[in-house]
Amino acid sequence: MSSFQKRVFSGVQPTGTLHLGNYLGAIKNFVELQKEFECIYCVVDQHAITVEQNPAELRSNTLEVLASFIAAGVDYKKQIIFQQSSVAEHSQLAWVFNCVSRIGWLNRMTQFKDKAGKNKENVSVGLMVYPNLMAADILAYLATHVPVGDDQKQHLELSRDIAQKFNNDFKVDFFPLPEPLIYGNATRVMSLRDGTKKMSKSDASEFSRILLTDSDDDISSKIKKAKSDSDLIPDNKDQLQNKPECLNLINILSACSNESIEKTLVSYAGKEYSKLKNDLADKLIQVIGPIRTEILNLLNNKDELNKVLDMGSEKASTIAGPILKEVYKIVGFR
Ligand code: AQP
Repeated sequence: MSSFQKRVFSGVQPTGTLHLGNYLGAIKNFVELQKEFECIYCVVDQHAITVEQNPAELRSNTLEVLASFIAAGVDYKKQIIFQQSSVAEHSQLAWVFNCVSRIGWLNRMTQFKDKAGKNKENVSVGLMVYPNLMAADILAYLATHVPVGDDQKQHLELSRDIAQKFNNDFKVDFFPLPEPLIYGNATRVMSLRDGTKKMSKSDASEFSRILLTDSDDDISSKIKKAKSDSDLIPDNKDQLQNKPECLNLINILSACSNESIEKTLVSYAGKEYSKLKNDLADKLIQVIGPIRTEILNLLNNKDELNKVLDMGSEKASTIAGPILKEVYKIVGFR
């Protein structure tokens, strides 16, 4: 697939204030990738409405996600940041992909199974075809690389299957097979209350997640209350496998300090959790504090943020428009 120009695409749902998992799993990498790639980052509001949203909150969350991108260091002047619903090509291409993708493929998606639970017959059709829209988001720009957290790996594989099937069905080499970029020490940040569950915006417990807008005191008290045990911290990675909460705290500290897990472990082996938790809270305050201040600052000027989105949408349409036209020609639309 070397003939495709390298281009990064990724999206974040405006379903609430972003948390440490979104930051370490995705946004931190968005910022680094700007050095090497042309990047397109999207606030995926059409994905958000696959489950019920309050319209006023959705609107304000959209600006908050944008502010979080910029506060974390995405350069909106050099890269493209925009809102999914304002670029019609996403849903237009998604329709084509609805006709390429197979129901059997979607039925295997674990996120759909988790989110639908026992209510499979009563969830929105959108929740089921979500991965087809995600493939359209990426491929509307012929993006080659997609930075995501580990939970999105299966959806990315489906995007590759859709691209491959489209190319085969129409005997073209039109779409690249996008590569997931899942890297860093915290590709799956776990809940602070349950080390076997992913940290998530929709978890009922506020103490399960650190928000990018949390105050220093909030951060300290959430880390202090994070689930742990009465043992001392083990000295090797193997023992950590049976202690998911401890592993999570070590992973977060390693990711925030840009150190390997082994190196972090050496500093804490045989010590009590209180030492690890104190240091982790200090580190998180150091990392999140400036981002929080900048988010709150940016949110004071919503007109400016709306302008950034408008500018981004215009730039995004310039790329996606001609690509969709080609797709329409390939499938036989006039
Ligand atoms: N816990 C996590 N650890 C690492 N990465 C994560 N991501 C999400 N949670 C973690 C990554 O963040 C990016 C944006 O996620 P999203 O907003 O599109 O949706 P999500 O994955 O469904 O995130 P949430 O927080 O769990 O939202 P809700 O509760 O609304 O479903 C993605 O790259 C994701 O991998």
